[in-house]
This record gives sequence, structure tokens and C-alpha cells, in this order.
Amino acid sequence: MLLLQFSTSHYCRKARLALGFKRLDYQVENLAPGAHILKLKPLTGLTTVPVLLPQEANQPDAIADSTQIFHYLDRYQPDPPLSLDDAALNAEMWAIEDWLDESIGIATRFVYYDYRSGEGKQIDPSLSSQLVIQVVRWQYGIGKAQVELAKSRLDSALEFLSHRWQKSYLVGDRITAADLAAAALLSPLALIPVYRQNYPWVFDRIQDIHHHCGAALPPGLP
Ligand SMILES: N[C@@H](CCC(=O)N[C@@H](CS)C(=O)NCC(=O)O)C(=O)O
Repeated sequence: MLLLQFSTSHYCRKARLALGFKRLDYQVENLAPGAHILKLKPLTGLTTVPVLLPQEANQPDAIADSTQIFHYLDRYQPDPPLSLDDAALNAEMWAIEDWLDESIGIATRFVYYDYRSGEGKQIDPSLSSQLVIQVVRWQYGIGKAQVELAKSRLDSALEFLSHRWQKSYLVGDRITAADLAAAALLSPLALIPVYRQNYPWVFDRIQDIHHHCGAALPPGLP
């Protein structure tokens, strides 16, 4: 299997966690931002990474979108499952996974790139890094008002997650797709001191899940 990715993308981290969770062997190909469109558009019709190429007979050529990769991996290798047996709990779990993917992962991106271009500039002040950050801010329309909304969305999300993740798994009695999504999509916050101070349990859970999946920890975590 080959994972097409941007090495720093938290959505690609999400796909890597699932591959690790399933104990599958895979390789990665790091795409250059910009040129990635030329490779991805003909393969998937989309321009986003991650994209998984199973590279096996009787398997699809390419699966785009991290959530679709989760569903594909559950069909390809059902054990251990990313889903739950109980239908109601499973529906709740996938709804939380979708919310994390479609709303919270984007809020994290906004807050993270805002931090990297301001208070967190010293993490990498090089011209090339700051140029990439400015391009990302422009590409996704990351301005002051959008960042304030994203911060408020993250605060509500972390309040919601605190009632579940501090004590146990997000849904059910074992790790599911929702736990992997949260661990990956909140991971960029590990570099932002205010989140480290206010929500230490988030980073404990992120570490636990990365260890469980045999995955390298995100920047900022030991
Ligand atoms: N919901 C999508 C989001 C993926 C996504 O936003 N990927 C970003 C990198 S973090 C990307 O490929 N951006 C490049 C582009 O949109 O052209 C998924 O889960 O795969």
C-alpha cells in the first residue's frame, strides 16, 4: 500500500494512525504542495491528501479522504475494527468522527497557522517556512475573524471531549475511528502553550493513541 501525503498534514497523520492501528505495512510518498494537484486530480478527481493506493489486484486504484480510508481499511482488514458492533453507538461514533474531520480539524488548522505566523514564529522563522505559512493562510482564507471563530469552536469541542476522553474512549469501550480522528486532528495544538496548559489530558490521550498505533509522536510531544 502507498499513502500519498504531505508529511506535515494532520489529515495524513489520521490515515497513518489507522494504518498503524490495523498493523498494515505501507509506504509513503510525500507530495510537493502545488504540484500535488497534477498527481491527485486524475487519480481521484479531488486535490486533497491523504490518498491511499492499495496497489493490489481486485482492490480500488485510489481512495481519497481520510474518513473513506478508514471505511476502506475496515473492509480490507476487519480486525481490529475501527467501528463498533452496537448500531446506535456506531452511528454516534461516526457522527463524532465526521464532526472532528469536517469542523474541528479545520479549526485546528486555522489556530495552528495563525500561531505559527505570530507568537509561534520562532518555531521556524526561516523565510521558506514563513512563506509556506502565508500561502496556507491565503489558500484557506485564515484571517483574524476566522481565527477567533475557530478558537471558540475549539474551546466548545474540548469541553465536549473532556467529558468523554479524560476518563475513557470517545464512544464505546475501546479505541475507534473517532479516537484516531481526535488524536490526529488535535495534534497540531501540541505546539501551542495555551492548549498544553489548559488541556493536558488531550495530549496524554494523543500520546496513548500514537503508542497504540505504533506511530511517531507529533511535533511538541516527547
Ligand atoms: N476531509 C479531508 C481533508 C483533507 C485536507 O484538507 N487535506 C489538505 C492537507 S491537510 C490538502 O490536501 N490540501 C491541499 C488542497 O486542498 O489542494 C480528508 O479527511 O482527507
